[in-house]
Amino acid sequence: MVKNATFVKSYADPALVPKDGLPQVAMLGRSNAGKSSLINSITGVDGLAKTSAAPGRTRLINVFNIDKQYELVDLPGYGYAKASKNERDRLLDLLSGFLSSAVRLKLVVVILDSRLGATTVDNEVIEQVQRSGLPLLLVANKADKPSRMELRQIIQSIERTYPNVPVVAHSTVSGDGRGLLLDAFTTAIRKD
Ligand SMILES: Nc1nc2c(ncn2[C@@H]2O[C@H](COP(=O)(O)OP(=O)(O)O)[C@@H](O)[C@H]2O)c(=O)[nH]1
Ligand SMILES: [Mg+2]
Repeated sequence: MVKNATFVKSYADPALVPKDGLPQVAMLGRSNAGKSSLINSITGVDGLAKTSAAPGRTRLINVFNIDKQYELVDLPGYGYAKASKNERDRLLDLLSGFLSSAVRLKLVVVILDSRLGATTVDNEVIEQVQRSGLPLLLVANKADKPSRMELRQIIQSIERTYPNVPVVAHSTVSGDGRGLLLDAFTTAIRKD
């Protein structure tokens, strides 16, 4: 259980995120995959991270403090179909800039839509994270959407593609996976 989650600050540029401070867990995912909802779900604070039914809204890096123990970093969603090529390039640069410069990062969480699994752009981002050498966790989000059978198949296919990466199913609707994710975060931030 999270006791106290607060908004810290927004940054337009990863270079402006301070180098010293608490350990960080970063959330990445396609626009609309449910990053912000997941932050609200696991912290138990409705409206902490702004959610939107319209994809492609968040352009900033939003940082949240969790029990004064660590920070959750909500990164802009990638793969937004209506974004111009320029915007998309800027975003991928921002993500790689963040991954290579965030010295406090202990875990990168890539949030997938469990109806789609890992899409082409997800795979590009996941490979980028793997090249960075940072610990990675995959979330099959919106787990309430597919049938149990479909969910199992999607998770198996993600696990086949990324055999050494943990996959956690999560739903904001049912709360499934919340505890597992929080445990994974607290374990990750304790590692040097
Ligand atoms: N059914 C269902 N809908 C979800 C879930 N998580 C997010 N959503 C919905 O997906 C949309 C996008 O969510 P949001 O958190 O803003 O996505 P973000 O762009 O990745 O931050 C919103 O309409 C949410 O209500 C989930 O676990 N189950
Ligand atoms: Mg968001």
